[in-house]
Amino acid sequence: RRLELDLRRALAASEFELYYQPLVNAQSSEIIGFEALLRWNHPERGQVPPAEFIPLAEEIGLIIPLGEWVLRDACREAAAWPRKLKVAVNLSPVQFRSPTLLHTAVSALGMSGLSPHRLELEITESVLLHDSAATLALLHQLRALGVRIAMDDFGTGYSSLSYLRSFPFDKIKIDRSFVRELGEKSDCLAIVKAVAGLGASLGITTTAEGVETPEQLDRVREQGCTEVQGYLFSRPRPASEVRALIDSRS
Ligand code: G
Ligand code: G
Ligand code: MN
Ligand code: NA
Repeated sequence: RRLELDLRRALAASEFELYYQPLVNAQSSEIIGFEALLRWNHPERGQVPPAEFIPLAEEIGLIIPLGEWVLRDACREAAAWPRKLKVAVNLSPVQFRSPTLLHTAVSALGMSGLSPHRLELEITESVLLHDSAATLALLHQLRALGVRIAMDDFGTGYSSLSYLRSFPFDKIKIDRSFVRELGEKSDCLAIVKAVAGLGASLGITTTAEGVETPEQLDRVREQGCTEVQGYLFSRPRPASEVRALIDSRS
C-alpha cells in the first residue's frame, strides 16, 4: 500500500494539478468553457492517471479534502480567465454522500468571486443510485445557488432515462464510447441521434465527448449535439496554457 501512503501525503505536498480541456460550441467551434481534470505529479512515478488514484482516494476518504481543493482551484483559475467562460468540475459519488459538499461549493464560489452560473458540476449516473431523496435535495440546493449540473458519461450506467425524469439536468454528456465507433457502428449513430433529440426536446444541452476526428465532428453536429469535446480540439492542458487556447480560438 505504498501508493496509499504517497496519496495521503500528496495533497499537503502540492502534487496535484488541474489540467483543462476545452468545451466547444458544436456549430461555431468557439470555446465556451473548460473541463478541469485532475492530475497527480508523483515525485518518482511521474504523472499518475486519475483512474489509478481516484478509486483509492474514495476508499480512504481523501476524496473529500481533495475534491475541496479541486473545486477551489478550478473556481480560482476560472475567475482569472480573460473571458467569462464556464468551468466544469467532476464530482465523485462519495462527495455527494458527504454533508460538506454544499458548503464547499458555496465557499469555493465566495473565495474566488466566480459567478455561480459559470460553474458546472459533472456527476455520473451512479450518484443517483444511492439515497436518492437526499441526493436530489442536494442537487436542488446546488442548482438554487445558480450552479449548473451535468450528467457525465451518459449511457454507460443503468436506467439513464429514469434519472433524467427524477432531476432536471442542464446538460447530458454522451460517453465517448458511443462517439468512438460512430463511423463503424450504426447503433452508435442511433444512440447519439436519440440522445441529442431527447436533449433538444427537454431543453438540455448535449455534449459529445471524445471527438477525435473531423468525421466524428460532422456526424455529432448532424445529429444535433450542441457541444463537443475531444482531442480534435485539444487534449487536456495545464492551466498555464488555457489563455493561449482561448486566444487561438476567438
Ligand atoms: O483525465 P482522464 O481522462 O484520465 O480522467 C479519467 C477519469 O477521472 C474521468 O472519468 C474523470 O471524470 C475522472 N476525473 C478527472 N478529474 C477528476 C476530479 O477532479 N474529480 C473526480 N472525482 N474525478 C475526476
Ligand atoms: O469521465 P470523464 O468524461 O470526466 O472523462 C474525461 C476523460 O476523457 C479525461 O481523462 C480526458 O483525458 C479523456 N478524453 C477527453 N477527450 C478525449 C478524446 O478525444 N479521446 C479520448 N480517448 N479520451 C478523451
Ligand atoms: Mn467529465
Ligand atoms: Na465523461
